[in-house]
Amino acid sequence: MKILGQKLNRRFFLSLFSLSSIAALFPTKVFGISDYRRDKNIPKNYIQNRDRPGFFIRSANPFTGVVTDEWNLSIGGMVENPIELAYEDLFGFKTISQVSRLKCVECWSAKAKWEGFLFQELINKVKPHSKAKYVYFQSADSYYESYTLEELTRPRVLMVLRMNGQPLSKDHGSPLRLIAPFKYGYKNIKYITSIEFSDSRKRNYWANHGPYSVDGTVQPGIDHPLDFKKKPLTINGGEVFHPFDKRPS
Ligand SMILES: Nc1nc2c(c(=O)[nH]1)N[C@H]1C(S)=C(S)[C@@H](COP(=O)(O)O)O[C@H]1N2
Ligand SMILES: [Mo]
Repeated sequence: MKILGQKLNRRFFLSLFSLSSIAALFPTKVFGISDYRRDKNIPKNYIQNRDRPGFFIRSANPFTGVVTDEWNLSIGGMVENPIELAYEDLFGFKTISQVSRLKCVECWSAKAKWEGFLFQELINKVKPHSKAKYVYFQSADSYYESYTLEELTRPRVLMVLRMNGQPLSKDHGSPLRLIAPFKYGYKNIKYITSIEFSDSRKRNYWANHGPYSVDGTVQPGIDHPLDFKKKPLTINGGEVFHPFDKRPS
């Protein structure tokens, strides 16, 4: 999509919302997505791309977090035994912990100690059909992700309940998120509410809304990865050049 002579990408799109004067020129819907800044029901302290020392927070859409009493997780699709889990059920799994780094395509990364259970625990409960090769996650904030089943059984992939010794905060995906250190941050889905096994691959949020791939595997030395103008952008002197970055005048 071309707008103002430039190809629309996520960074440009997000910057529209941060420039209130420009955004005010647009109607309540921008590119088919409603402009949440005009929505009086959204509290001022909505969760949106907050930079905090230590670990940034990224949310594609404003979201105040899950109310745990109202939360549940449905796991189904091509499985023998579909289930629904309530918040308390999350604590029935054997937990393990790891320290791993989350790397966002927006050129920051941070590490944390994560505690949670293996995806294999869910596989054991629902028993996917042999044809179910893909897994589709949906979230309380209308975000979604797509993995191959094989990726989810790799070492250091964790269904996370705790971060740095505390229950996951509302910002970081309470009550349940996925951590897959070999995938870019956007694949590490927060606030999971639904897991669906299937024989066909679905797309993910940022493949539909930006230039990022469904696969999202971290590529050494490459930021703003994969398919932007079909060419990955390489890291040059610790930073990446990006056509939308402002240059000193
Ligand atoms: N449900 C949901 N999960 C999400 C996102 C989101 O907007 N919604 N943002 C993703 C992106 S782009 C990144 S970089 C990481 C950031 O995780 P953090 O907010 O805990 O730092 O969460 C990912 N998971
Ligand atoms: Mo991200």
